[in-house]
Amino acid sequence: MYEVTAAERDQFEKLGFFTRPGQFSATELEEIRAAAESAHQRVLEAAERGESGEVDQVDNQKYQDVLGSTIKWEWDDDLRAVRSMEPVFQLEKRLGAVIDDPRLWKPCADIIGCSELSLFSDKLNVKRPGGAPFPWHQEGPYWAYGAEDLERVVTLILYLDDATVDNGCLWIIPGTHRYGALESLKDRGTLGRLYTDVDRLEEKPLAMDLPAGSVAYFHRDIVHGSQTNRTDQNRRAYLLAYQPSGLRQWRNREHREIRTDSLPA
Ligand SMILES: O=C(O)CCC(=O)C(=O)O
Repeated sequence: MYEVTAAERDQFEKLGFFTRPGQFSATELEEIRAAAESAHQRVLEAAERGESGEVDQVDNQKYQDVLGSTIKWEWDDDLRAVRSMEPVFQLEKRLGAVIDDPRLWKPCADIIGCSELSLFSDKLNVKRPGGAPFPWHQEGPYWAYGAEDLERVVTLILYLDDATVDNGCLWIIPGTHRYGALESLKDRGTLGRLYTDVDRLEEKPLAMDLPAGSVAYFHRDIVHGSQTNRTDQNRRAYLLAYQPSGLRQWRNREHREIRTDSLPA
């Protein structure tokens, strides 16, 4: 069940991604969004009480460790909101169940060619109204600083809200995974080294504007990014990356095996 089809595999190889709309029901999405909001609230309260690490400022981005999660704050100080949290499943049981959901891990297992998996990363992107853009980048060069088997990491985005061009859906540049690590931006501070210089690319960007509950599976080297949320609604997404069994997570170096016995017969 949930196997990758020949057409999906072909598209993944040629273009670096494939999508599956409507994978999660409205009820499931309500539960997952509630878990995401609860994790967000716990993080805010812990930070308010000072139960957090030092703020690490890199260029205009602020990072802080709170409750075992690396928090990236929105860079606008008036918007006291979390932009992303990674890892986050340790804060909410329901998020752990999402990680073990075969609708998410099985297609990745097929692409990797490995039946037993472990978690590489889980990240909640909480894009509030006004939430900031994410410049063009590839995950591969960034993850290279910690992955134990980078070649066999497959990633996905699960939209928790409808994602549109206006609310800052993910954009990808199809086919760019074939180039491996591309040139990064020059003279753009420390983080510029993680952002891709797209000026010389001929491929055209494609908006991943999909309804809530849809999943886009993509290659670690595909160039992707997103724009500001220009609406008054949230655009939340859960990003997961899987790797073969027995390897450590990216951020905290801990093991989290995937419960592959959850696959229905
Ligand atoms: O969720 C987004 O807007 C961008 C996500 C992304 O590219 C990332 O977190 O690596």
